[in-house]
Amino acid sequence: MKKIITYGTFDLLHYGHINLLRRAKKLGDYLIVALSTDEFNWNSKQKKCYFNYEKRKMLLEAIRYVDLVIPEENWEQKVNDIKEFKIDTFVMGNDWEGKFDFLKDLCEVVYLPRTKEISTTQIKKDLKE
Ligand code: C2G
Repeated sequence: MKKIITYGTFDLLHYGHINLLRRAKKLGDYLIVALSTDEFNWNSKQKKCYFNYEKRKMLLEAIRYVDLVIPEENWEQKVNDIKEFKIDTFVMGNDWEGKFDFLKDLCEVVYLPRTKEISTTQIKKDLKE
């Protein structure tokens, strides 16, 4: 069973996220999403989420491509996650291109093209106007 992992905040879930998750799942058989906790978002990513962790987790768990959601609590946990869950492929959108190449010693690293013209930031901006 080929196991895939990806990381993110996934706030205000939108079709760009779904495009990423669908393509990530297609690379294997089992997709784990490490979901940024509210604390990690606020302290390390300066992101204030509209939906809290429990709600973002519930939304992700409803997606057919997602097999397991685990918490992402810090930047350093990726190496342990890959070992603990015996991950074959690490996937991120290409806005992270190159940033996680150090994981190549442990597993395949794949950066997928982002879906253009949609982002949580853009949604918030548009709704403000
Ligand atoms: N994404 C995408 N297309 C978009 C928006 C997002 O492909 N239009 C992808 C991102 O590239 C990322 C995933 O969807 O792979 C989740 O996006 P975010 O929730 O913005 O994740 P981010 O804040 O980049 O967190 O340790 C890694 C971080 O947790 C990644």
